[in-house]
Amino acid sequence: MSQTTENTLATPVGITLERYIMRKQSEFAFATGELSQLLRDIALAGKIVNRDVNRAGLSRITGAMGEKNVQGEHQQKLDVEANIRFVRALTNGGEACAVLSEEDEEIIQTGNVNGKYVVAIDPLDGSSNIDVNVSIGTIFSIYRRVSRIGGPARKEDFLQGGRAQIAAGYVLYGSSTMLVYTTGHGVAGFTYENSLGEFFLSHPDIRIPRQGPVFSCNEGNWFDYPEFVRAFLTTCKERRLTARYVGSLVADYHRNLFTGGIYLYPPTAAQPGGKLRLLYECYPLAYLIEQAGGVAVTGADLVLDVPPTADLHQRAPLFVGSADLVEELRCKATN
Ligand code: P6P
Repeated sequence: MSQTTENTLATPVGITLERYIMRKQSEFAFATGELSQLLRDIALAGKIVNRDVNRAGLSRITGAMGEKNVQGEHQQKLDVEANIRFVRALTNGGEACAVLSEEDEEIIQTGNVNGKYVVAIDPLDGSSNIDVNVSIGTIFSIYRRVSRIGGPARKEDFLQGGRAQIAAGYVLYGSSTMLVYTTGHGVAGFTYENSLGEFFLSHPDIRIPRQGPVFSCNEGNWFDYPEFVRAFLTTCKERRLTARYVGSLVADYHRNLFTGGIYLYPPTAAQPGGKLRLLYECYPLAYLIEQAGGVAVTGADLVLDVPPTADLHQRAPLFVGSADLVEELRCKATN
């Protein structure tokens, strides 16, 4: 039978995440498989959260818990549910000795004292959009621990700085569910095939255009924005760029990654230090965008060069996306 006939009769399903991870692992001489297992654990939790998000309206897990998280924000039921899923998957997977989550004030010891990695995570970002069926996402950041293997993880494991990350990515629960991540060798995207319960490689080498037609911010905060931000946005409008703002970071970020553009969350009166968290939102998305050829700054400084404080839930302004657009804003922040 010819290859054409064979492919026509049985279209290849493509490369699964599992197979991709194994192939990439073989490219790293000293890879011992723990990071591969960690990525599998994250993908498993992403599949479970995907199922729960997709049926939220039917399973009475929409709406608020009636409690606030460490950020003082109203926890949605799915925030709590997603947090449980990821912490459980990382605990059972055995490779992560601790997890830092937006939903918990302190680091979570998994009991895997011989685990070599720690994971900082926003289990479900944009969860206020769940009840109105808008795309939401999980954001994760992975470090090798610096604390002694065999003992408990320490706060310092999470305070190594953005450039110490060894992997980062997100799961987007959107019109399709995608896992997008980097281990420092470019950015790959995987699309979830529900009928097979697998992520398949759909975007082997994602690169963000240097320029782009989109700016994404909540202009309701216009009068709070620093002057350099207003000056930049004015030039965007003068050039007739398109305003696109979902109000869900992962959705806006992912769209701009493909179309080109810039996402802005500047300081505001309510959040003078910025709204987004450095360790499990800004750092991982900055690492990933740099791997895709883009740039992420807090204003004048590159996000990955901003040193962490002792505050695990430290916030920072975020301007991220196409290199030319972000550098244009950065120049205005610097002058
Ligand atoms: P605002 C969601 O709460 C989030 O953290 C991001 O996902 C989103 O981009 C931003 O905040 C929206 O904030 O103040 O514009 O509603």
